[in-house]
Amino acid sequence: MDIPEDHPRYLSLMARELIAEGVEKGLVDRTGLIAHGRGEAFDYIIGEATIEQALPGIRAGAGALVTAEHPIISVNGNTAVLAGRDIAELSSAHGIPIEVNLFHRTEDRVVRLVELMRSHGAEEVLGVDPDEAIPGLSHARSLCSKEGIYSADAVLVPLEDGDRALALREMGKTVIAIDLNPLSRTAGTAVITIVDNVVRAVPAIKKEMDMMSKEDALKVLEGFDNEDSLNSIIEFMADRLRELGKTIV
Ligand code: PTJ
Repeated sequence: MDIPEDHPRYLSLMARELIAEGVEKGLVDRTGLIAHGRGEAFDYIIGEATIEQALPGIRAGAGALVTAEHPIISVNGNTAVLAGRDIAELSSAHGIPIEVNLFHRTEDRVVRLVELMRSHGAEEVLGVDPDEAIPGLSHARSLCSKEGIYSADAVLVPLEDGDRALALREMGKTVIAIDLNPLSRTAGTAVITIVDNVVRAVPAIKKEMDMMSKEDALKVLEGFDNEDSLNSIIEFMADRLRELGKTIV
């Protein structure tokens, strides 16, 4: 669809197009449309911009990746079509492998998504031929790669399902979630939750990492509390809704 660049909701409409096109191309699961709509609603509430209250989470996420011995970036359908290029850049700049890991897993979609990430320049992309399973999860959503997610100490998981976030945490991993919904099970389960659109969060994490020493990272992590961070974001949302409500005539 041709969306005029001067449309006030250009970026949002383009993202919708990417997700819809992703379904047609066999990259995004059809339920990804619903997940995207939920994300849009929360993005609307925060003003479709990275809010100040999200910065501690972004810095802590960067810090956790900087200090990890074996970090990994988990990529699903929605993430790959919305932020694939930025994820490939983050991965290459900081030597963090990527694993295509799907909730609604089909081997065909894994292969397509691995190819998409490679086309964006990503060098190490795991996910095909999984040889391990995340304990405690039934069905194919548990499948993962031994040298990737299974053995990683820190996992960046954009748009994750709450159950899997919990299973990863129970494996002792530092789970860094990107989720626009601060009330989701994933947001409450992760060690670090970044409440921002994946499209903005990934470049923001990279920018922080580019400038962060291990020493700085440890300080950032020491001062971070996920519950405090989520509460300040929920407060921001409540205040903004009240303000927006006043403009209704
Ligand atoms: O490709 P697959 O098979 O792995 O499936 C991916 C989806 C996203 C369909 C699957 O993981 C899923 O169903 O996720 P949920 O449980 O709907 O959770 C998605 C969460 O991501 C929700 O809390 C949304 O608010 C949030 N979200 C949606 N779009 C974005 C987002 N968060 C950040 N950036 C977004 N663009």
